[in-house]
Amino acid sequence: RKNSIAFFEYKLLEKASNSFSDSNVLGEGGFGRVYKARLDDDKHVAVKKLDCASQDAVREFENEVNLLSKMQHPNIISLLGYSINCETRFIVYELMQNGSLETQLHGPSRGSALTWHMRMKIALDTARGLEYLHEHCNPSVIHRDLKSSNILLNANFNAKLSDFGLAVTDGSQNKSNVKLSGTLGYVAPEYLLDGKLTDKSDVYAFGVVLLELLLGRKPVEKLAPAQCQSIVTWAMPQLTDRSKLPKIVDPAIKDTMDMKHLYQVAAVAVLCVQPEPSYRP
Ligand code: ACK
Repeated sequence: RKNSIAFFEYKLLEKASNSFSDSNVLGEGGFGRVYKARLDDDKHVAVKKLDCASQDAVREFENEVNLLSKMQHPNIISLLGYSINCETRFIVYELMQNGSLETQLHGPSRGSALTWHMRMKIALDTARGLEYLHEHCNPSVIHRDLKSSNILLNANFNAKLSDFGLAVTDGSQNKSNVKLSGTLGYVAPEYLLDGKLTDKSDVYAFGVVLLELLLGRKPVEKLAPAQCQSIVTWAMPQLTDRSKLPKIVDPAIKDTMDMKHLYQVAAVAVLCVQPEPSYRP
């Protein structure tokens, strides 16, 4: 499959470059915009365009292309090609006409389009995609940033996992040394607090997605600035000494609400260090 992936020449994408206008924006990713583009054969595709390539963006680009080019599964987004021209990099994917699960659940239509049956199917598709990463890829892959905005829906509302910029392969590196990455609300507590990364971290995030599908709410509602400030004031002194981190979450605390609260407090404090949706302290 790797050999069959077309290397999209810049010229080819240049022809489609009139597609890179505001009216064709599908959405905004961490490192660039995603556009709907039409290629020569009239095929519609999605193109992620990375303009100013920061080191992190280039690393995520290479990681995503490298991993996705080896994968083929109905519940994993198809990589159609990529292109590098000076500072501009493109990744070409199959077009997912119904956007992300996040937009479907929390966008203007507020989830009304998703029936119970569709939600069950999306949950099953997501589980199948994860099972493929964990059980059938060799070496196995941990996604590390599973969330509703990275679950995309095609015209038939089949769900596929996307955004493999932060994914890691088992054994490729010392996983505990990999920079802490993920998204507030989806990160497993043991990973956030102890840096313990396993495929179960994805399973935790999948649990959060299931709750989203069930309740129709985002995992973490936005906190008012005053609330955020008081939480951080409370949490910061406890977080400065990293050796105390595991003790903040006491294994004796079985109550999930308490666990969730403590974990969110820690996450908010970490986010303050670098206020990005995906944080890398
Ligand atoms: O929720 P959305 O409309 O769907 O906003 C996000 C945004 O780009 C950032 O990821 C959309 N997006 C990403 N990849 C694709 C794709 N292959 N097909 C359609 N939309 C996509 C996504």
